[in-house]
Amino acid sequence: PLSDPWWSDAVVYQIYPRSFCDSNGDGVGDLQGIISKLDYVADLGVDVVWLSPIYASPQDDNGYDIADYEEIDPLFGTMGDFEELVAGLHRRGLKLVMDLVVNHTSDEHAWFQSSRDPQSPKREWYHWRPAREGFEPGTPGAEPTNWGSFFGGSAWAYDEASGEYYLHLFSRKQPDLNWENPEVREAVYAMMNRWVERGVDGFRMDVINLISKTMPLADGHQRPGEPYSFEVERVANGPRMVEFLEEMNAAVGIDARQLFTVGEMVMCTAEQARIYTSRAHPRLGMVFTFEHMSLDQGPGSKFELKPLHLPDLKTNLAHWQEQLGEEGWNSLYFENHDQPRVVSRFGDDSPEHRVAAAKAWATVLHLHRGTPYVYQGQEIGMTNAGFTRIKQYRDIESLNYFADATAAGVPEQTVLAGLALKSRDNARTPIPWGAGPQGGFTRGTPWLPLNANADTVNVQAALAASDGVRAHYQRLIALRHELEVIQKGRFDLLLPEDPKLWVFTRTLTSEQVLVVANMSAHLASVPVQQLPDLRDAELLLGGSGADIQTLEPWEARVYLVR
Ligand code: ISL
Repeated sequence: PLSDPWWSDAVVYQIYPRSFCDSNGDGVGDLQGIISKLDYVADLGVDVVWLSPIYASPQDDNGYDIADYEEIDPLFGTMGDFEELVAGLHRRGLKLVMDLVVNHTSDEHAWFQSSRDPQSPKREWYHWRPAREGFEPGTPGAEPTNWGSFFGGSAWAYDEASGEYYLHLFSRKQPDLNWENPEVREAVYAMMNRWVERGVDGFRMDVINLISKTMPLADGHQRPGEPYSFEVERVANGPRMVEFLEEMNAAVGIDARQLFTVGEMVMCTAEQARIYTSRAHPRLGMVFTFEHMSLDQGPGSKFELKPLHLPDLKTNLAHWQEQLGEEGWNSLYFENHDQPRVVSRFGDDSPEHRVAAAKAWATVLHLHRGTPYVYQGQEIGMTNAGFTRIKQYRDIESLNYFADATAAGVPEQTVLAGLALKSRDNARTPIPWGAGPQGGFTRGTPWLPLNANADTVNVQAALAASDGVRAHYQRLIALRHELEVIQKGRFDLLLPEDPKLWVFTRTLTSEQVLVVANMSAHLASVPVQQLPDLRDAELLLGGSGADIQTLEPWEARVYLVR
């Protein structure tokens, strides 16, 4: 068998720089702010820090629209600050993973600026197409294909200067690079190599399974009543996906240098993920799936929700555990900068249950097999933003959705209710470091309002609570480092259909860990006869250790059964 990669016992902490800590009072978090909090991060016990984009950018999509891959955006600091950050992390034994956004650039990137000229050698670096046959360019219906953009409207923008359209699966300021062109791929690999030389230990690859599209770009199926097509097979997981990943792996020396990689993969199944993460081939370390994040989605847009049916989530994660068990590797996450806070979304953010619910969700996630991710603020049980007015939002996806939906006649209150549950800004509110003005995040005006509960849910309070959410994360992370069975043990789901209890075992030779969690705000009775014999078991985490027949609301226990 192949040897285990270094990240098989690692835990990752994601920093969203603009919301982490502001050192210069401009209201936006920055690199010096991060540097000032490195002891806090290291003290949590994590092994890796993943930084969301800090490159030069017009910030149309908060840095996921990059204008220069080689520069740090002045909003965040300088290359000198970056070097200081790398040194500070490495001195503490932490690795640094950078966001790699190469499905698209900003429209302000020099490559795209040059590409707008039809005679330019860079014309083929992006997807330029003439208007649909028989249509006047720039008129409704003239777009080259019927594809929709993830951020609303058509995925094609008309460029009057050349009379052609360019493809943008995200905002019109994020034109898609043409990965069919070998010059594009070489430029990206060279850029990645330069970041490795600057000291980074790996990459989180933004929407990486969109880089190979099915050529030629052509109309997809349109659901009745929908203005655009979102046919997965046309835009994602194209025929050259594996080839591109292997080429990148070789060109950047990803396996040779043991670089950490995680590919964000929209619309990717466990079966596909196994191919991408198979240890038998030099591709990716792991992927971020979206399947478990879509289980509370209704039939319409991502903002039209239905309640989560717990068995759906348990069995989905179990399926990924099984599919990627021996051959691939899983990432484990409930939160990031695009998703609402888990304690509000699936848990209970009332003052009565918030702490227990946040701990229960942490326990179940961290006891699965894979690499767990902690998103900044998750470790103190931060809740959703609680915004009630459109003026409070900044996220381009949220603002576009509000404009499109209200224009289509959806009542404003309905749209706002959807945003309150699902907007990406829910997880982007600034970190409250204490109870003072602006939570100590900034001495200026924060770019996004802080949560209304920042005076109670803040880092200072979390550090003081020996039985709080943060202390719980510390224990979970330490347990993973200590126990091989948590890193490598086989996963088995018990009671899959139980609507309240989440029960599973992890097994490595004679060692077994049992997790029993009540994922509800009510008492739950546990069918003890259906669990492993707990007579000689040691309680590792949670509960009083007494009677396990009845669990308190959101009580989660971890036993070591020998
Ligand atoms: O789910 C989504 C589509 O409705 C979005 O939240 C998100 O755009 C998608 O998950 C892909 O995310 C990544 O690429 C985007 C960027 O806006 C996100 O922040 C990033 O994580 C485009 O670069």
